Amino acid sequence: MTDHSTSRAAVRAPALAALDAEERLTRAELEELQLQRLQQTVRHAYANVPLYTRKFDEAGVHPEDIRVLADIERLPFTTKADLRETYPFGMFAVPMSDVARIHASSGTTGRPTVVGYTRGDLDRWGALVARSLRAAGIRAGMKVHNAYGYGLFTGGLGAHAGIEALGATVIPVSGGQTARQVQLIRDFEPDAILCTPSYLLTIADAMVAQGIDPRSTSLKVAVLGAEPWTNEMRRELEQRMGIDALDIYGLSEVMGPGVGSECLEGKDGPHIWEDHFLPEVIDAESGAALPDGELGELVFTSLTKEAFPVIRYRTRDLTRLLPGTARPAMRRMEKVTGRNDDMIIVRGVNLFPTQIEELVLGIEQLTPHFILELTKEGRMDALTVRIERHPDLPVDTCRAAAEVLAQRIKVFVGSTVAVRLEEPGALPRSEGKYKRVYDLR
Ligand code: DLL
Repeated sequence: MTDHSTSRAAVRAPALAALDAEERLTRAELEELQLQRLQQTVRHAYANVPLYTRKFDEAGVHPEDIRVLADIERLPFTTKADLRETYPFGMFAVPMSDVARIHASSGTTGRPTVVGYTRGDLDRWGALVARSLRAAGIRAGMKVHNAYGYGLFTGGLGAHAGIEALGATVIPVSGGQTARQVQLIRDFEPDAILCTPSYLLTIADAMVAQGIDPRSTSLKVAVLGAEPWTNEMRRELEQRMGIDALDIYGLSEVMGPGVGSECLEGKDGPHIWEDHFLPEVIDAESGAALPDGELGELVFTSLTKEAFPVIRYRTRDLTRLLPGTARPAMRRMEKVTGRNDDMIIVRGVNLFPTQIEELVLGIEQLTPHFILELTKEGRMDALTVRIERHPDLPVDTCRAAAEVLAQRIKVFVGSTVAVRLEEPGALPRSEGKYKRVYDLR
C-alpha cells in the first residue's frame, strides 16, 4: 500500500499551541466579549433592518435595554417566516454594495431563504471553519477533499474558504459523481474529507463496489455535518473507513458550516464558537428559556455579523447545551436529535429518524441503508422502515434481524412499525443531505 506522508498520530498531535486566542478565554472574559458584541449587534440590527426596528418597538424593547447577557430574553425571536416575509434582501443590514456574497437555502417548502455576507463576514466565516477543522485535527499542509456541494448551499464554498484559511490544500470536488470521488481519493491521497455523513457512506460503498478496501485509503479524518447523525453512525463510519469522524454544525441563516464543531480530543458534541454566536435553548411550545442540560429548540444570536445579523433565530433544531470540555469556556451542544419539522408522529408517538438510525446500527446483521415511509391504513397512520438486507448474509438471518429491529423500535420508541427488507442497492443513495422520510399519506 502507499506510504501516506501524514500518519493518524500526527493528526492527533496536541493542538493547544494552535488555538485562537478566543478559544483560550476564561468564561468570564468570554461573557464580557459576548455582551459587548451583543450590544453592538442589537444596535446594528435595530438601526438598519426595518423588521427588527418594528419587532423591537412592538415588544417595547430598545437596544439600550441590553445591559447584561440575560437581557437577551427581552428581545423577540426571529423565525424562518420573518426571513420569508422579507425575501429576498429585506434582512440585509448593509447596502448591497457592501455585500460580497449571497447564499440561499433550498427550502423544501415555499421561497428559499437568502443570506448575505460582507467581505469581513466572509473572513470571519473562513476563520471559524478553519478553527473547526483544526479542532478535528486537520493542519496546514494536509490535503482536504471537499465533497460538500458548491453553489448557493453554504456547505461547499463555506468549507472551501475554511480549508484555505487554515493553510491546507483544498481539493474542490463538490458533491455527486461518486465513482469520480473514489478515483480522486485514490489518486490525490487526501488526508481528510468533508461531506455529509450519509454521503460518506455512499462513497465507502462505492469503494467496496470497485474492490477497494475503504480502510486502505489515505483518509484519516472526516468532518461531517449538514444533517443529523448519531454516535452509532460515527462508529460505523470510523470502523469501515479507519478514520476519525467529527461533527460540524451550522445553518445558512446563522452563517453556514462552522457555527460549532467537535474536537478530536473529546468527540463529545460540537463546541459552539460562542465568541461569534450566543446560543440559547428554549421550550419549543412556550418559548421559555431552558437551563443548560435540558432538551429543547436551539436559538442563536449572531455577535459579529455585519450583512445579516440574526437576533434570537429559532433554528428548529432540537438539542441541549452542555458544559465545555476541550475548550472549557465554550459550551457544547449535544448531537442534534433532529429538526422539529422532521419529527414523525405515528399514532400519538413522536419519533425522530435518528432514533431509528441508532437502533438499526445497533444490530450487526443490518445495513445502514434505510428509509422511513408514512402511509395511511384506513384512518390510522402507519410507519414502514424499508431497509436493505446485508449482501453477505443469508436472507433468513437478515429477516430475523429485521424482526429484532421492529421489536426494539416498539420497546425503545414505543411505535409499532413494519420493517420491510429490500435487496442490496434497492434504496436511493445519498449525494448530500439524505432524504430519509417519505410521507405518502
Ligand atoms: O447545512 C450548513 C452546513 C454545511 C453545516 C456543511 C455543516 C456542514 P443549511 O442547508 O441551512 O446549512 O441547513 C441547516 O441542517 O438547521 C440542521 O437541521 C442541519 N444540520 C446542519 N449541520 C448539522 C449537524 C447547512 N452537524 C440545517 N448535525 C440545520 C445535525 C445538522 N444537523
